[in-house]
Amino acid sequence: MWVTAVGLFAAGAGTVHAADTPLRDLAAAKGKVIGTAVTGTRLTGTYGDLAGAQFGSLTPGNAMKWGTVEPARGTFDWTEADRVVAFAQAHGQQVRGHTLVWHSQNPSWLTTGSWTPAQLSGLLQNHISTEVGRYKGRIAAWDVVNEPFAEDGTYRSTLWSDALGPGYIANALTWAHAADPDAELYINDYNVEGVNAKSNALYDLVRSLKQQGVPIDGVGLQAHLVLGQVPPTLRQNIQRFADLGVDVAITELDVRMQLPADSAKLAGQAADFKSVVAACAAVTRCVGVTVWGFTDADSWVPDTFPGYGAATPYDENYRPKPAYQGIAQALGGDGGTTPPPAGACTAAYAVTGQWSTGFTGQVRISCSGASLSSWKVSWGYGAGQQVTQAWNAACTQSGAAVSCADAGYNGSVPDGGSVTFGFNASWNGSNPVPAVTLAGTPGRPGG
Ligand code: 9MR
Repeated sequence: MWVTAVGLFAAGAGTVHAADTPLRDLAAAKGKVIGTAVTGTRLTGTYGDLAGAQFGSLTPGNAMKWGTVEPARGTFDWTEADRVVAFAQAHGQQVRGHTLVWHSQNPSWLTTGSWTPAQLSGLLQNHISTEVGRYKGRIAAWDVVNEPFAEDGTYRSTLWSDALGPGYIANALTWAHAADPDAELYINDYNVEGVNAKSNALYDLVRSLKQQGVPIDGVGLQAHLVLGQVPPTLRQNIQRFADLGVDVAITELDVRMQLPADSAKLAGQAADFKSVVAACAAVTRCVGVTVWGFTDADSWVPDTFPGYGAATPYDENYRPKPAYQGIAQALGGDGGTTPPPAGACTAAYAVTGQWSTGFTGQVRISCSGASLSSWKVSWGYGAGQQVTQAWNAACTQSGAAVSCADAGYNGSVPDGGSVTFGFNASWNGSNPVPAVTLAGTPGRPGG
């Protein structure tokens, strides 16, 4: 007997056809901008093609930070920043400048130097004038001040606030405005997406800056989110900032999940991306959404949160994930048709031998156009079957639920290859073939 049931590994199962409307056009039709953070050195090949075709705005992920542009005092390196700006101009895209005043990624000459408050203030003014001036007329919006608040809504203790007090924020905005009067000037922070102590503090600051006539044009809600945790008050929060008379942008959206990804998690992630984009689309003064990297091959998440990842709308092989469709749907598109997949891994369950009380089964995991670095196959038995022994996999059974993970030495399934494992089980009465589910970690491109 050789009967199979096929489980589809859903990561990367979506395909986008040439006829699908790019996200940037869907967004434009709604008066919004969809953007992505990019790494300037990668803007060629498929990465460049997608960044240019799908997005209407680029944010340099690191290239405009002080530590990058002035690694030694008075020595500047604009190479990557210039490249992002030139790419954006060539592709009719906006640029969000990121970021001028932050506590992180500053040059060591700055952070290890000992400065009087007046000297520090002078250095900051000079930095802002130099960088904003260099790109004058070419930057739509600047994240002037990044992450000024602590979680409890007090000012974060930083190089800037410790030496200069919170007044550095108004000064930075004023200096940036002087250097490029047409750029929209933002304060940007994380964990301020919902109504909470931190967003209340940001709200009070923006209201007070507006009252004082300080040039503040917008608020950036970063939105580094965890799967299933879109704050229910997101839209209300966007609206209250808009009601202060400033623009709002979602500036760094990603939705991380515990690895391995599976089809249920990816579907949940699609719903999360959709609800964030829809919340922005629903508020007139929400100008748009930027994702913090569009591909899982270029995301900060796995390095910072070990065991977490898959946080962006495209997989590591640049195939759109369900999250891509979630974004498209929130912008009024359909995100293209789903399977048949361009490349996928599948698991096939087979009964290879059977006797009066027991049987032998085999599961084959095959990949075509994709690869895996680890895998887990699960299924539910419908007729009381019980696994008694397994080889080439670590199997556990709890009630009807069976879960078999790779044995370590056989976690990797190459593109065009397959891996099998086997087991013995008992049966009684009938032995129907179950539906199997395959989960796994995608392998490296070409792996
Ligand atoms: O994406 C950036 C990553 O490559 C850097 O290693 C990291 C260093 O802190 O900064 C990342 O971007 C951050 C952004 O500038 C501000 N908000 C949080 C982002 C993720 O850390």
